[in-house]
Amino acid sequence: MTRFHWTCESTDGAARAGTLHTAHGPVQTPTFMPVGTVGTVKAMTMDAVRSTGAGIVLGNTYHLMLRPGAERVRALGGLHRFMDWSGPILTDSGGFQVMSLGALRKLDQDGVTFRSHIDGSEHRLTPESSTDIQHALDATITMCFDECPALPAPPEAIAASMRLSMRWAARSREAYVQREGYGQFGIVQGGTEADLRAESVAALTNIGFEGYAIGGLAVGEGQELMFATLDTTTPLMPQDKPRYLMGVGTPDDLLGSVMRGVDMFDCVMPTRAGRTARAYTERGTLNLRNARHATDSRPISPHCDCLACTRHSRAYLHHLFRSNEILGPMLLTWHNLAYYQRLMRQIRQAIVQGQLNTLAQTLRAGWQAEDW
Ligand code: PRF
Ligand code: ZN
Repeated sequence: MTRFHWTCESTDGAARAGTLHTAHGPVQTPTFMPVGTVGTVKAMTMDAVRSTGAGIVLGNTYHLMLRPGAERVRALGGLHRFMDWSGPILTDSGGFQVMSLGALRKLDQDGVTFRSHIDGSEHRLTPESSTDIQHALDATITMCFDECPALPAPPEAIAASMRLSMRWAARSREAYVQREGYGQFGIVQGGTEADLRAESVAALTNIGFEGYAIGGLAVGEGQELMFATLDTTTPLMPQDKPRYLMGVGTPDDLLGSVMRGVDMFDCVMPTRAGRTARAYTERGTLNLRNARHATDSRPISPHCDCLACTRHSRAYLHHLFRSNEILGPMLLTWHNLAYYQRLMRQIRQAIVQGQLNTLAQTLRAGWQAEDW
């Protein structure tokens, strides 16, 4: 069996290229994790997700506990078997989703009581129950139960929320059952305050986790403040453990965050954008509903090996979206995930070759440039 650990192969500035070793196979980092909230990467088969080069996917405690229920997933052989993904799965702990879904909720020192967005029924999550549910799902990587405050907020409120999350992290660790090849990540909170982030890193490293996430960012503070927060936070984090920036981001966010020492990301952007006709490319984004694509026989991107780009024209995708055909979201989600995975491979290769600054200049110039 494989021990859960991360090995660093190369660095370039603060950026790291490495491999995450898990019970469900290795993952090369930096890595982007497609979001499979309810046990499906929306509009994709798992073979299609694999074909883009994805090595690890994300699932959500909140959604899966409500439907179909964690015990049912356990009885059916765990989330890997249930959704046909044999690679590693990371599950988010639920607190963030309870908050961001705006579900009627009541937070106390022990946990959160909330109403289901599906049928209004009352449920409760605590550090212990969230950890138990993630065990039942058979998550390769279990996340601590935390609170993510909306920004901006007064420093006292950010501090109190971060300290609550740190007490919950200790309880999440207590409830966690160690298994060979599995891991649990702590989540650094503290808003954009450097001293609070430092206190949070110290509290988590004192408990000790297999990896460390950075939460509480990309919640409206803007890229400049997010990067400034990473600049002061990642240098304090353990060198020999994976670092995961939660819920980020655009291609430019990923590049800038890797350059500040982040190894793992997840975001709904490529999948959600794909369902709303937006394509990510080396030359920025395109909206396939736009009339200018109606007679365009070219692929979305000449550099993409996805099914949409190798077999179909922009005009066909335009037609599918205008006709509200289900194949439109399928093909464009595929394309966007292929773009994100290709971007991460390029970034990783540049780190290994010591060429990340050069690649960054090329990528940024491309994102600014006119469409082909
Ligand atoms: N905590 C958890 N999940 C998250 C976040 C967080 O702070 C974020 C913030 N961008 C996204 N997903 N548990
Ligand atoms: Zn493509």
